[in-house]
Amino acid sequence: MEDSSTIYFTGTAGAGKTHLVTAFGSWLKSAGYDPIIVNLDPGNESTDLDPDIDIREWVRLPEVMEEYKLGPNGGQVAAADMIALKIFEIRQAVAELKADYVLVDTPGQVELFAFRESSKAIVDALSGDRSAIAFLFDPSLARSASGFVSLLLLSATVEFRFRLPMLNLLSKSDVLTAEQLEEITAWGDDPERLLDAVTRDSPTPDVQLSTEMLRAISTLSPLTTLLPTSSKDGRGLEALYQSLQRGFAGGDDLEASQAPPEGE
Ligand SMILES: Nc1nc2c(ncn2[C@@H]2O[C@H](COP(=O)(O)OP(=O)(O)O)[C@@H](O)[C@H]2O)c(=O)[nH]1
Ligand SMILES: [Mg+2]
Repeated sequence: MEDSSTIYFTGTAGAGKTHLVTAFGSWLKSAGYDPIIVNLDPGNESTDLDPDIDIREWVRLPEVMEEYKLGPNGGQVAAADMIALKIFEIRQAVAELKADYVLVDTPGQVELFAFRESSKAIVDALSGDRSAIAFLFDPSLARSASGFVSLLLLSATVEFRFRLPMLNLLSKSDVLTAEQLEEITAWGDDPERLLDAVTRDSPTPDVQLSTEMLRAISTLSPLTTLLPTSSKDGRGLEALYQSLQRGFAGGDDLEASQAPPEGE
């Protein structure tokens, strides 16, 4: 496991984690690597995912809900803590497969990954020398300036909790027009432009609050270029690989390289 690179994919529910893990796994295979997929979502219902290691072998959300008479939310929380109890088995299974890339699909709701102590135990147990978190910005939120800032805060929170190199991805970027894509990626590069957009969009602009918030975010985690990806048309997968390679080789913070605009 020490020789492998471990990447945790996280983001809000429906951001495209499961599909991106699958697409990036296929891309790595086609580039001659030997990746494995680890599913850590006990409630994963995606029929497209074919993980090499699956937490559902040990913990299944419907069974946890049934056994402890819990609804979906309570069940997810209980299951998240049960996963930590299986971490030795998961670690063993990952080590036995001797993969060069370990792609980890995390629970649907980001708070289950970001805010449970059990997730920190899991990440500590699974991470080798080369580990990173890919945080997905869902375009349905990221296309508004206030949604974009909220995602920046969430990404910074995840970074603050785990202290691992972060890579911010704009997932499902195939659903955006070229103009939207240009605007959203510019917000990631240029705090002034983001501040303008936040102020413009707000019915009661509070420039001071927005300015202070953006300053806090950039102190905690400098604004980084968002890397547009799509598991539908495959854009950004090679750039994702290159960003990881560069980050792991240099030991620097991961810095997304700007994907070329479509058609170039
Ligand atoms: N257009 C488009 N849709 C996507 C993409 N990735 C995922 N989706 C859709 O978004 C929904 C949620 O995807 P999923 O991977 O399950 O999200 P998760 O909850 O973050 O794991 C599904 O309906 C997918 O078909 C993408 O790259 N492009
Ligand atoms: Mg999922």
